[in-house]
Amino acid sequence: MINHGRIACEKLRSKLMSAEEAAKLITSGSTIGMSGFTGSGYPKAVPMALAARIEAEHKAGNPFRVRIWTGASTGPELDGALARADGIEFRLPFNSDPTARDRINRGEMEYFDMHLSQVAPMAWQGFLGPLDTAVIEVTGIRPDGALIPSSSVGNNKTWLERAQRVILEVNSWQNEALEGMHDIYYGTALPPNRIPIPLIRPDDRIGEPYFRADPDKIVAIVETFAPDRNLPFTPPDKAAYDIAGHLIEFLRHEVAKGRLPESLLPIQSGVGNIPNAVLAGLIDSPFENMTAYTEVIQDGMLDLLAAGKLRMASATAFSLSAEATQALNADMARFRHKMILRPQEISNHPELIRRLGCIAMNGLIEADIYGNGNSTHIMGSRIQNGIGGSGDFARNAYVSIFVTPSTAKGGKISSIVPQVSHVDQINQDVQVIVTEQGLADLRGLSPKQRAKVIIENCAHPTYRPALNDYFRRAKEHSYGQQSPSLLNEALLWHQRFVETGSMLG
Ligand code: 0RQ
Repeated sequence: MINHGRIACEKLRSKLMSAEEAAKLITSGSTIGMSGFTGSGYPKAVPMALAARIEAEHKAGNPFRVRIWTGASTGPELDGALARADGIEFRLPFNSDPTARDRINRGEMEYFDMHLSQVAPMAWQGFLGPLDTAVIEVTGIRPDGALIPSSSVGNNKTWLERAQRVILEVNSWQNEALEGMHDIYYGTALPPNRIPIPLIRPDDRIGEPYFRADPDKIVAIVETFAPDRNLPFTPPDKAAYDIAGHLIEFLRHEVAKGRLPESLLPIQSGVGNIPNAVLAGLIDSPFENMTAYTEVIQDGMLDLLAAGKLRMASATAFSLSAEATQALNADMARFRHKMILRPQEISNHPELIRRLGCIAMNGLIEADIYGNGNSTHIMGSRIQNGIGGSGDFARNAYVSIFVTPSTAKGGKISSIVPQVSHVDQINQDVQVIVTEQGLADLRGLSPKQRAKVIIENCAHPTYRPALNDYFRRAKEHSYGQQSPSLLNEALLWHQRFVETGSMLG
């Protein structure tokens, strides 16, 4: 039920209106900076009202589309509703909504998939164009007009500062105990005025718990009571647990060798069932007092916090299953002192990731025998989600680990291929690859040395002979011997899949 007491600033109460009235303030062709990161803290009522308005305009024969910037993925009420209404002309920086994905892959929507740490700085640099309206979900408004952030921070600070006008959704479904959990840093600048970011431990607080907002820019406030809705959650399968087992064994080995401390280094973990299995595996590991410096807090991290294995987690958002979302919301007071949510330019900042020495664990669609990775494109041309924060972490981590099952689509696709069909994780950023078959530690290895380890340790046995055969013939016939390849054959496996539905032919 809506709690009208969440708006404690008397002056701003006069801006209260319905979502439909607020949506009328948005014009066709405008650029909107929305809150939201991996299904958390996105506005729910105004985007739905805007989608309804767009549908009505389209029915009346009037063109109406908008440009949407966010933190990362949002929820069905935002990307889903607007994509269904064919209301999105341009989208950045990350999407996992299936309807929006289909439109992008059909060429009906422009999509700029980019490193998440770079969104705010690029908006400040100005070449993304002007930002007309910010639509931001908050938990409440304080008497002095400061905004209490919601379950994600994302790019909200930047949207609030850059937008010409601001629409707020005050969502009283979000737990009031979120107040005080956030750390909003106001010290960023453009070159040549940048100064070092004063964060040297994951639990350092360097900012303020609230967003500042110019009250004159706030044109509408909409009250809501609506849960965060994440995409359905697939529980980890056997392959995910096998991958987790190899990875935890590797971490133990690194500790034994003295290359990692016993509490490890701050963990970053992507989203999905494999990272959740890894986090679940860490509960039974010998590591204590761990920390996380990451972009999302997922189910597995909450379990680690509850078990006392993880001392604290710094992120920019929650990315939880429906059950964990409800559970956390009901028990926020228990967790709030162990979590800090920051702007994504800080949670994913290359300077900080390198300084802290994060252990990065992210997903791949496919890797090639030389360790180049593809996290974004199916068969080289269809976007799956986007690079998200994986590149921010992979490039700057202390150790950069990538995980993928060795096959996809019931074995018809090998995730280890002669050459990736699209590269977004270059081999220099890919230090360890783990599949359910095993782990390849590529640190210090040349391309040919890498190929041997990747084929031997990571490829599925069904595809191993063909990979060895390709590698042998490449060494015989390649133009050069640094990364031997057969140019007319390197992508044949993908072509075969496109033509026959299987890489096996
Ligand atoms: O497609 O649903 O049509 O069957 O790709 O694959 O196995 O469900 O894997 O959910 O772990 O996602 C890399 C996409 C893995 C993810 C990626 C098909 C497969 C399925 C999804 P279907 P799974 P996951 C934190 C960090 C980049 C962003 C990131 C990702 C679909 O990890 O988006 O890490 N990473 N951000 O069938 C063809 C292959 C395939 C394949 C899988 N080799 N060839 N199709 N698929 N492998 C979060 C943020 O930054 C916000």
